Amino acid sequence: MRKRSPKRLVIVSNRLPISIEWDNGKPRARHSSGGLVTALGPIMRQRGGLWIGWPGSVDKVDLGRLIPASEKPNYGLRPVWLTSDERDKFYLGFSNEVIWPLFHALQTVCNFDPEFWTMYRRVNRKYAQVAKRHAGKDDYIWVHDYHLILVAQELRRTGVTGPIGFFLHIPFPAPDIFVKMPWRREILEALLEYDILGFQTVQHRRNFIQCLRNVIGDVGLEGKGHVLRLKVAGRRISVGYFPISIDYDQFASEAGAEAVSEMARNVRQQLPDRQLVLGIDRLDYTKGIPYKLDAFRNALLRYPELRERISLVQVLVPSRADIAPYHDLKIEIDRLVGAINGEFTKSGWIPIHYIFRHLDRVELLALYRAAGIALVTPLEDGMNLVAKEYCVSSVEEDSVLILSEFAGAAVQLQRHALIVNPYDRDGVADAIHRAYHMPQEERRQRMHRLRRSIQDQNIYEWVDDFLLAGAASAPRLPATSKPVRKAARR
Ligand code: GDG
Repeated sequence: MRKRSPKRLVIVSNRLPISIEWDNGKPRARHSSGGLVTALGPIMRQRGGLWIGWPGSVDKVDLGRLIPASEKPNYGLRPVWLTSDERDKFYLGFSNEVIWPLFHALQTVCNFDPEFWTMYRRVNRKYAQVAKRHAGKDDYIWVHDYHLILVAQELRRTGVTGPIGFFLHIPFPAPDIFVKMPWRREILEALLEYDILGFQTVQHRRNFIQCLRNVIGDVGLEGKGHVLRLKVAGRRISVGYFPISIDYDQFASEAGAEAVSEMARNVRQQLPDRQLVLGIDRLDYTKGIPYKLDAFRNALLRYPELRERISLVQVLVPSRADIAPYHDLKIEIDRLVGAINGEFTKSGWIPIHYIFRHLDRVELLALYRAAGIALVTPLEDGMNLVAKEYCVSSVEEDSVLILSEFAGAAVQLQRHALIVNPYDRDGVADAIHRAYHMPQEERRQRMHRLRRSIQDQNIYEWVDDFLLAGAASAPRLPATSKPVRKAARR
């Protein structure tokens, strides 16, 4: 009997892993950054397939020509082109002024403009049309994240019956928050058109099921463990939690490379005789940056011996500058950094080194290596890959992770990180103090265990786990896993 070829993976996400930037009227292709691309990039490089998304420009260009041959991915790229109106109302509007704040439990930031919803539906249809055009009957379509909740529903409308999976990278909120959404029923009904829904944590899945009960009606659940079968409104789908991860081997080896080690040494030489506390955050109100700055100031007040002994290196990556709350947040952060530096700076010591730009990969890894403490304190976060990357990059296993209890990553890392409530300025200050004084042996033990835990649940396990869970609907998808040498670990 002839074997059927394995299914091809088709990823549909808001952005492609390649972005177009305009420099003096000339387009340039660069790698996109962000958690989704960090996580899915290695998967696609390893198994091939097709990636559908927006390249970030409202002017069309020939992507194929723009990407240098040496940088061409070994998987296909299919752009979805958005107009400026679509970008404004779908991407900046509904995605980032409605779903993003609401799902991060910040409903007061939401702008529930009905025009945004109309455009969200229209643009989801557009993504679905591109997917329908380019995905074969036997392909497995895997839709990602909050921008594209309606894609399966749109595909079903055009007659697509094959399996479609969805993974939500951000939190799913509790019912009392979710019900503020004027289109709550439509959103839930659209999610039920997928065959499998993946969340980052068990809490996010619990919230989703509770929202179904409150808004749609009776929910039947079968099974136990991280994937359940759910029956609601005549639909049967799988719902699971799949904490996302990173490519451990790739991060560890890149972080240990000579160029990174040298840059890390330079950073330490330029800021000698002190411990560096690192913050790397996209400019976003969910990341809790003003609270972090306030807690850092509090640490300098509560523990004066830390003055001249620690410096915070706060990297702020520009993001969504066209949305008012982001613009206001940037002004607030600038002001706070200026005020703290003005208050404490002494000859030879600046408390906060502030970088407002996108770092290249070597710079990013060098900062991970150079900093003895990371301060990752989001107010709410689906997972937070910076926390995992920091640990894996700590090849000497001598650093300390301070992590918010409201990051999805805390579920996995809580035993060996210092867990804090980002709203508790005394608690965060105490954690900074404790990290600073933590003996080498305790640092080593904690970091060793953090790294092993991330190695055990790397990104290849994550994708296999998701695809296996959807196996009933996608029986011929091959596994991705790189061999994991569990026995070799201590
Ligand atoms: C969403 C969810 C979830 C950051 N600055 C630079 C840079 N980065 C890279 C980091 C990391 C990624 O961006 C950020 O990932 P996060 O996970 O922290 O956050 P989101 O982008 O908001 O991602 C999140 C994630 O999806 C995955 O499911 O964890 O909760 O919100 O990889 O390294 N990379 C470079 N320069 C920078 O300046 N090169």
